[in-house]
Amino acid sequence: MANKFETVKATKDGLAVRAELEHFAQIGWENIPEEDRDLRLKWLGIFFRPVTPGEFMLRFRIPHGLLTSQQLQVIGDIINRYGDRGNGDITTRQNLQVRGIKIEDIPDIFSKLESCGLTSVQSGMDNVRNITGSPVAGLEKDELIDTRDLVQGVQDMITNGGRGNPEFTNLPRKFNIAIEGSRDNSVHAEINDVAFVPAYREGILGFNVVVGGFFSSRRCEAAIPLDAWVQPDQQVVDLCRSILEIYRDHGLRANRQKSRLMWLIDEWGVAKFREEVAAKLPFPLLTAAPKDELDWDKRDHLGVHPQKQAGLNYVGLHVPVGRLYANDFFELSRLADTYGSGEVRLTVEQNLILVNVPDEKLEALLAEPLLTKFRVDPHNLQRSVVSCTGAQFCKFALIETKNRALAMVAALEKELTVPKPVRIHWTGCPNSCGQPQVADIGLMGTKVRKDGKTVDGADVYLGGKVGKDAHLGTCVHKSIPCDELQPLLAQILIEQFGAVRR
Ligand code: SRM
Ligand code: SF4
Repeated sequence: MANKFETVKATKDGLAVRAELEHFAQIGWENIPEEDRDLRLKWLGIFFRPVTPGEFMLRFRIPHGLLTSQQLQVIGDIINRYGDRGNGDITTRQNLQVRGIKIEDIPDIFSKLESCGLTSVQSGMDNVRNITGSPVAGLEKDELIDTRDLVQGVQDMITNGGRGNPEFTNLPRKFNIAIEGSRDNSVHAEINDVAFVPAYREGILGFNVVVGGFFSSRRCEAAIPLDAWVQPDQQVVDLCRSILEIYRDHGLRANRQKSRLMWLIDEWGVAKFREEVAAKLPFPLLTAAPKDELDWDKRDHLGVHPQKQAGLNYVGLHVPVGRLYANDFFELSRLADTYGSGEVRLTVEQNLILVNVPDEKLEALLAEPLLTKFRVDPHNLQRSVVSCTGAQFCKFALIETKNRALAMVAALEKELTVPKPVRIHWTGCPNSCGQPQVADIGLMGTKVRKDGKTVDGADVYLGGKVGKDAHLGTCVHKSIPCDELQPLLAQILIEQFGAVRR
């Protein structure tokens, strides 16, 4: 028997609600049919939030995390109308979500987004999520492949140039794609359903392909090699199309806990999966190159870095747990125009980068008041903290995360001197949006019994390695009450990360 979500999709395509937006705006959120409101609107990136009913979340697609100052201004304007209720988050997929959104404003918001080249189409539910790439593409002399056009090409194929594409609106489940062009695996290739990583085959630079990586509450897997190599051109787009078609037509749909791509690969075996994918391609699929070129540790891109363009720099700003307010968007837009080329990049660490800043403008940029909030040189724990949305807005959350994450690093920094950055990732439930499995220290929210009461707690993950030779961390301490976490984390930081007590 088909599960509820399959029935919803079969009854009416998610994108169909676009034609009803004006109507929804008129009747108000309480009167929108439940399936449309809670599910189908997510095909347009509009998320009903049971935690803040009537105040929707809007999830954009920001391919490669590339934004313009004009887009920042428009996003700032959108949330500014909601006063204190409006805010935005940089996500762990190099993307942006904004909150406080009223359904009656959606038609106007969508026309403003369109006018500045932004879309939120197909960003939720059973669609392909934001496609990630190196946040410093095109800026570094050691870069292997500038992936910006490829990422945009794949997004355009999937979304029909942002207009929406019913070919890919009924996948068995969500789907993640990453295209890495640098040496440091900035995208976490291993946790995507499909990822392209740079590799030389017989002296020609292209991509090896890995498939099936994913996290879910039931199972977490690193991606495995497809034994395939493609050229850094239309072949990437064609391969994504072929894999998506295979997934759409053959992916498992009965049980949503067993629907991600890896479950199909398990059932078929990777050899058959490869064969089926190759059969759909307009070119012969070559076997993988013997090794990939991911040979650097991952960087966080914070601070000032010279670009390959002489006299220009990129400047990475730390945005605590990715949270931005309207004024931040306006200020960032102004800084990008005043000091750079009007372009801003987002990172999967929920931070941002101003680019093309000339040497002679650096001093004035670094003296800007916004940089006391979004620092270029935060302390070693603060600089690497990542957090999912958590209980403030997410109904799945078992604990509050973002504020707790900031409070915890502040407390630990008071107690300890930490000699190097330690990546601490918080996630509010086993869905793992905050990716605790890739962290040095990962914290996954749970509920714990303590003194006869149910209290907030966390499972502690250790051993995640990112960059070259990436591998997933594992749970080593289960069900620690949150009020007992600080001493445990201090002990881990001292024993495993060289921290010393102040
Ligand atoms: Fe996620 C569902 C937030 C990255 C695995 N995720 C959700 C929902 C939509 C649940 C909901 O409706 O409330 C969350 C929205 C809360 C809110 O109001 O913000 C949510 N996920 C996020 C974000 C915003 C976390 C963040 O603070 O950065 C990230 C948005 C990315 C984006 O821009 O599209 C986000 N989610 C991830 C990642 C990380 C990644 O992609 O690298 C994962 C694990 C990787 C993966 O998917 O394989 C992830 N999210 C999930 C899952 C588990 C998927 C599964 O196969 O079971 C769910 C639940 C689901 O889909 O049923 C989920
Ligand atoms: Fe919500 Fe859980 Fe994802 Fe955090 S990990 S955003 S709590 S679904």
